[in-house]
Amino acid sequence: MRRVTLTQYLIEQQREHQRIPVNLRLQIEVVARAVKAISVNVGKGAIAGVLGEAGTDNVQGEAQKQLDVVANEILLLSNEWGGHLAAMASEEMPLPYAIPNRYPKGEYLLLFDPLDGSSNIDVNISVGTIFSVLRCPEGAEADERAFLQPGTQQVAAGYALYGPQTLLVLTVGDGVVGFTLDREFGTWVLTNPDMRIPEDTREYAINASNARFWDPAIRRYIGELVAGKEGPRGKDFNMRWVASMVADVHRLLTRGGIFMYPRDKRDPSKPGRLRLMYEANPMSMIVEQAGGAASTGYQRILDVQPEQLHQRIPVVLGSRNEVERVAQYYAEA
Ligand code: AFP
Repeated sequence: MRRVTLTQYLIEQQREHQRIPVNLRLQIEVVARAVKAISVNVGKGAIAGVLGEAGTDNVQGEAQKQLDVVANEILLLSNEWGGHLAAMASEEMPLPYAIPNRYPKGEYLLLFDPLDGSSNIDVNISVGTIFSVLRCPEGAEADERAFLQPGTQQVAAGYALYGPQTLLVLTVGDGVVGFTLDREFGTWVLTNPDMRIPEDTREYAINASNARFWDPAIRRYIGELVAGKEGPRGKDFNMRWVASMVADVHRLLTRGGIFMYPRDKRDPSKPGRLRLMYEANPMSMIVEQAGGAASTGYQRILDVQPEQLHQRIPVVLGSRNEVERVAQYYAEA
């Protein structure tokens, strides 16, 4: 099989399609190297003594797993010296991480959820890393305000999935590509040159234990899926819920589906569980670039103007026709 590596793909995007400047290519390659190191730690688990709680909480007030902290450190230390970044932001840090003065600064802002699906780490279920790249506004201080750009401003987005294979899925605005880590050579090999989401699906992903807290539009939509052939949809549906967004989104990128973490009434102060800047936005860019749709139920996620770095957002994304149906039910409600 003629092997196209990540570097070759990025150089061709840069040279033939003028899609990405050289500094963005170099930045993506740094992240691709960092997630290989995270994959090694995730793969070693108990052997490396990195399972279990870290004994600390993150900015969300959630107990951190040791691997959350390890993955965050790997991303910071891999990215701070390259000279491509003005600053970084992470789910695991309250404030943006300023590039130390001993290193040059660059034009990009890197945001990441270093280890998404932490509750699955200790039970050996797939977890992932999600990242997003923005440009730092010209002449702006690389503080929290510089990050507060709508998802349409992303210049690249991607995720690593630490499962039976370690995968890297990426978009630079010209479709979605997937790479598989060849552990023998330590190289990313292009295995999915054009990932497309089927517009229709029979598979949905939602945490059904929250049903009593859902909005009426979601209750109506899910109720119809559960009614299957006997209901208004006239066909049966299947449900999957990994509770690692990266795994659920990768499945729908591969075979279609709709993923939902809607707003619910458990905690009215939280408009949803997932974070806008480093979970919803990068995944929405990837899903749209693959022909899918991503909505809060009321608006396109990528159009949302962020107000806080760690703000949460309702998420409905995946097969376009299903996402549009949910949005229609919100409009009718
Ligand atoms: P953790 O990283 O805390 O496990 O959260 C994972 C996540 O942010 C996202 O990856 C999942 O889709 C979602 O939360 C799972 O939430 P529930 O545990 O409420 O189902």
